[in-house]
Amino acid sequence: MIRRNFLTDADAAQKYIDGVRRLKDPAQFPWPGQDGLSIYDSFVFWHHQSMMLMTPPTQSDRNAAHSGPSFLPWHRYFLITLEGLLRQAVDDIEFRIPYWDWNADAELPEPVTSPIWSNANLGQFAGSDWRVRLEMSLRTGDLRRTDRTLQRALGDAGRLPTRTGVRMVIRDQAAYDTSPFSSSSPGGVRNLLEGWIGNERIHNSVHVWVGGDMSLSSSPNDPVFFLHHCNVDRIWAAWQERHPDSPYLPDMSAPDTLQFHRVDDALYSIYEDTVTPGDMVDYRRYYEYDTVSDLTELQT
Ligand SMILES: [Cu+2]
Repeated sequence: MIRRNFLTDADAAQKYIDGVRRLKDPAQFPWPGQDGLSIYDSFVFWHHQSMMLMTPPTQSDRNAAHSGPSFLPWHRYFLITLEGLLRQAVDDIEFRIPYWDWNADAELPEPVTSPIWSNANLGQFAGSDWRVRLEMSLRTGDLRRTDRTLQRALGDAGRLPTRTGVRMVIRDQAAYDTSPFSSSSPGGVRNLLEGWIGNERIHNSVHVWVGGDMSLSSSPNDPVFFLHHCNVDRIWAAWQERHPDSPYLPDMSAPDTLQFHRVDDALYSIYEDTVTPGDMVDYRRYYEYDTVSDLTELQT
């Protein structure tokens, strides 16, 4: 039950590709009640809806899954949910989502030449047989039906974070999050890793670097979304290993304005489930990473 590196584990990579193609097929995995849409498309909707739910509604920064403490546990849960469906799709109870180690690609002279973008790997999803069916309208911000190919603009903007930068965040941030628990939080691993502050803008800059559909609230349309977030989750796991006594924050003494983000609040879901940030802390009940030592090694 190990999550492995997409580029060094051909079996995990191929199963991921096969699995998302099956989940994307409305004939094999229909989204009940949604004509012509698949279970995969429901993850696009779920992610978009989380970004539309401002928490609280009196501001426009923190939403139910971003710019706040639940960013990490919400996406951990989002991946665990897809992972369970992928296991069904590829009929392998041991399958776990692989991660994209973009720190390695950042060291290439031309990161766009990384084999992850070859047609045998993720390049194939920019072809005509992978259809984007739900997209965020740039004019209204709403989600709407469409039928088009996936868009990317690799390397046009942003940059891939360096391993040194990620290691420094893991080493230096002893707190999970800090007040005001938003994109304005001056420190804490969550805001550094999400990328609203700091030199590397870690998670955000990868979305920008891939570009196209990855820049929208409908970003799970690109299968690289889950490989990217798997690596973000691996960094959180490395931080947890490095700071075992640092708790998830905030706890339930925080005000109602932090609903969806406190440790025992239900994470936002389009399904009838009640998983909390606290439930997501011990990820080893679901999977382990093959390694985090590339992220926790001391600086020389
Ligand atoms: Cu997200």
